[in-house]
Amino acid sequence: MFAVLVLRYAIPPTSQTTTYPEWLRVVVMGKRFVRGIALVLCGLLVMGCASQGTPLTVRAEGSELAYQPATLRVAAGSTVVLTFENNSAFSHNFILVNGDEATLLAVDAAGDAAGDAGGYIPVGVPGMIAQSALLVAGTTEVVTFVAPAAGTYIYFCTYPAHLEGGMRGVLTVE
Ligand SMILES: [Cu+2]
Repeated sequence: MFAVLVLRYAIPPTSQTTTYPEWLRVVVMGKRFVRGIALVLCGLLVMGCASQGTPLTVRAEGSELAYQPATLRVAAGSTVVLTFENNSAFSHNFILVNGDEATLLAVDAAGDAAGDAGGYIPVGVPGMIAQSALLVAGTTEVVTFVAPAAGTYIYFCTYPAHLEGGMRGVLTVE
C-alpha cells in the first residue's frame, strides 16, 4: 500500500503512468491476501504439529490407591502424550512396564530401593517403558512415550505399598 501511495505521489499527474496505481493496487492487495492466507496456513500447521500424538489423561483422586481410568487404549507406534494428574492426598508416580507379574514385582522392588530421595523411580531394571516423577499431592506431569507393539502393559505406582494396595491399571495397545 505504501508503495502505491509513493508511486501515486511521486509520478506527475500528466505522466503516462497515472493509470497504473489502480491495477497496481489490485496487485498489491492480491499479494497481501495471498500472504494472509499463507500466514493462516502456517498457523494451522504449527497447531497441527503441537497437537500431534495421542492425548491421554490419568488421575489419582482422594485417598484411593487407584488410577482413573484403570484401563487405557492406544494404537501401536503412536506417540502418546499422557497427562498424569495427582489430585489425591498422597504422593504417586506413574510407571509403565513391559512384562509379566514377575517383571512388575522386580520393577516395584527397584522403586523401593531408589527410596524417597529417588522418588521411588526404578533405575537399571529391564521392562520399563515410561515413567513420571514422584508427584506430590496436587501436581501434574506430562509424560510422552511411543506406544510399544500390540499387547497389554501394566502401569502402576512404585510408592511403597501402593501396588499392594491396588494402584495399577492396564494399557492395551492395538
Ligand atoms: Cu501411589
